[in-house]
Amino acid sequence: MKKIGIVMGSDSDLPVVQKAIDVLTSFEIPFEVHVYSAHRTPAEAKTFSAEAREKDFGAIIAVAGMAAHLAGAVAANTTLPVIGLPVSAKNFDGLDALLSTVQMPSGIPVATVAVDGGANAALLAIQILAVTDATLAEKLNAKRRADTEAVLGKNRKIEEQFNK
Ligand code: RP5
Repeated sequence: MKKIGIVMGSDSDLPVVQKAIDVLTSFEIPFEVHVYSAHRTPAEAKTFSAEAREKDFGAIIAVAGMAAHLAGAVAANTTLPVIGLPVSAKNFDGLDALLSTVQMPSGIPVATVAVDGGANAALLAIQILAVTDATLAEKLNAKRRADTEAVLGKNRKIEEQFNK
């Protein structure tokens, strides 16, 4: 199975990255995690991105806050799918990172998930791997069925509480 690469602009992004790690771990997906900054270590970010395909990665999750250029910088240097994960900082509630991540120029796409949406970033990466992996697709379906059951259980509780 191909690996998922996770790159974050700072170790301060780790709480959001942890949500993605938890999902990848629960699906037994191989992954690597790195701190590479588009601004502070641009050479390392470029090298990782340019070599990712030959190193057997299937998709890259790029995580950054504030002037969040990392996902775009990674995408500029690979044709692997890049998932942008904007992180909220103390100002602007992550809107700065969201716009910096999602507003890519034509030709270099970044598939952007919600601000701090670490779980969905991992699930989207798994869905990309599942395009050619029926077993993984079935695991995704099983999770969705479990999620549905959980929501239906919450609905039953709410209905019992309020619908007399
Ligand atoms: C971004 O700047 C990082 O991704 C992080 O979200 C933000 C702040 O970085 P630190 O100042 O905490 O290292 O590049």
